[in-house]
Amino acid sequence: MTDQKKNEYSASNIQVLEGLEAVRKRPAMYIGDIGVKGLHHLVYEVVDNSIDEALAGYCRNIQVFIHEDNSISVHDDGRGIPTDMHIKEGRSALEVVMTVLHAGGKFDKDTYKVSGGLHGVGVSCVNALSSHLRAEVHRNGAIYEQEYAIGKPQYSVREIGKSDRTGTSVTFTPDSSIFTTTVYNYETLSARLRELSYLNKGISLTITDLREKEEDGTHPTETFFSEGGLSEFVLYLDQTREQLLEKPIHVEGVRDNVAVEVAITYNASYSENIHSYVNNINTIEGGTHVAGFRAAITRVFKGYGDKQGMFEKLKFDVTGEDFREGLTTVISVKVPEPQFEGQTKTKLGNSEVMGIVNTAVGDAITNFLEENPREARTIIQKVILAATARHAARKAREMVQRKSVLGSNSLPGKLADCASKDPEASELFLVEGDSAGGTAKQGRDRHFQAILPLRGKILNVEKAMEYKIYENEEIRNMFTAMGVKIGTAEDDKALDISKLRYHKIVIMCDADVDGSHITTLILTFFFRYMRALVEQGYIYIAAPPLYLVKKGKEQVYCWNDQQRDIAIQQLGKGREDSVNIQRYKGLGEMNAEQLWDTTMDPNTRTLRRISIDNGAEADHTFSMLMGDEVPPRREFIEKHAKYAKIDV
Ligand code: 0RA
Repeated sequence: MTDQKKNEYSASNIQVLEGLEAVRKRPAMYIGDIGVKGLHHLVYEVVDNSIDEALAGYCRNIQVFIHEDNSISVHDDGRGIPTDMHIKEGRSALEVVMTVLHAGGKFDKDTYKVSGGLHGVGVSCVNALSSHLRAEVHRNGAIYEQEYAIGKPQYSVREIGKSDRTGTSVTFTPDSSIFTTTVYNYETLSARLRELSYLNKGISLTITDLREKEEDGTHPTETFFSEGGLSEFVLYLDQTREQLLEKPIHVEGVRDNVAVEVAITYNASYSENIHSYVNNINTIEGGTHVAGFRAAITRVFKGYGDKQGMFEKLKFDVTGEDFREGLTTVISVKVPEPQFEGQTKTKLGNSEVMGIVNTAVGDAITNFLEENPREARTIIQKVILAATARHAARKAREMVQRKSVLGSNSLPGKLADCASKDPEASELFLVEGDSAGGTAKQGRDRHFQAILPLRGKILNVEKAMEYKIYENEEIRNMFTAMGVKIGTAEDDKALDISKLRYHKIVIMCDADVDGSHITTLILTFFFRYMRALVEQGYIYIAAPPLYLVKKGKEQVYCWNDQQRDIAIQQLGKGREDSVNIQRYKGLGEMNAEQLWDTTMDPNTRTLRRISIDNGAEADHTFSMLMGDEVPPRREFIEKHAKYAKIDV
């Protein structure tokens, strides 16, 4: 780097905007929420700054440590945050970066900055929400440090030793008076680091959990490093799906300051999996980059199939979605000034990006088809199959919908509906089995709780073609009861949520292996065909108790072994044999009153709301759990076995 370029980054470049008081007063405005999401967001915020340093070309290694007390350290080997005096502010640049909102240091619009994205408010925000934070900088042959309490510096930046390297370390303790939980989830953080490694190839990201110890005394640790970037990402996502291409189609380029990277692969499944990112942020609502991608796929493949005369014999049109069946793709664009729109502000609005992605992807696929005629045929043949199946699916769907319109009562006969017609107040319980369904019907509050019993295992949609799901009675009952249609919008499986009849959809299954399996099958259906319901927080899992501990007239319900042991202590004064312990294996073992008291009464029950932390990771997990390959599934179950109790 030239001296002149170095000077451009002098401390005075750092803009000063506003204080941190506002952040502590309204934290959710800055980091989304003060729950588990916001808590993890703090880590991403700090890591993003190091990623920026890496994207600028100065940092290769980023390490994250979860300490025993749930404080977090992020180390990088970048240039180190400048520590010299900030001329306007009269204090160290490090202090300004750490204490002034929006002070990042790079305001050059020609450089991409992934920090400052969605909630990206800078590391100062993390500082404001931390009871303690320590920054350590290695720079100019020295080590500097500064500590803060709820964002306030405890002393001026000071030199504490010599160093022969450069880099920044930030260690922070989230403020427990702000966050509803301060316990970090290793899996959540590691999934995000894995994702970041694919999105930013060439950077090594390591996570170590100092709270846990393996049998050999070491701490759980993983290092993520991707050389192939998005091509490796799509292969990871498709790990358990049969590949149709020898290797993914990889698109990479920069135009008008917008960097585009796309990897595309086809697999033998029937679902479309598009994961899109803008400046490393998962744009779950899509946007112009996704629209540009889709337009390119349809345009180029359709043109190719037409030219080859492959669609001539078809009696119906081939549409956009036919070209995307079995397609797994990751689209990543880096845009200097992204405009985020949509309900969750995760939809890219910049119109110029559409054409840029359309052209880049179109050119790359055109070349691919010319150079790989054999694979081109495979894809077009799959497209024809998809179009044929879609045609069949439409017929099946129309049958179902016509039937439900013709019937005097279009709701399924098995549904015990609630009296309320207000979706916001209404709940639908999806109950495993007719007998538990009967108990739930007796136990419920019929004013606002509806019951739909499901018989046996529902269809595994991960392995079924779309038209199959319309033939499946249990699935049909679910969506007709909910009032929403699936797969009706031609190009986008958009759900009309305004028609949703219940704003709480509660899966209630037995607390055994079969129950967990059925829960997973239902979740797979929602994830693949009604994802918006999951994303918008309408899907819940009921938590029936595992034990009833009784002595005389006293009784305590318990949801885990620890609670059971405490109850035995309290009721039996330590003597287990004067106490009666009932293990509930199925919902059917409870009577209506017990089911209401423990599992359905809004005043006492626990519902677990399902959310998608990481769409790519969820995709990988569902395809692995519900797909054909056994070894990865066994590995997953073994790894998570400590969370699941084995029934005997
Ligand atoms: C401003 C200017 C320079 C580096 C950084 C910020 C920087 C920030 C962070 C945050 C985490 N890690 C970081 N590493 C670097 C450039 C300073 C120079 O000219 O050497």
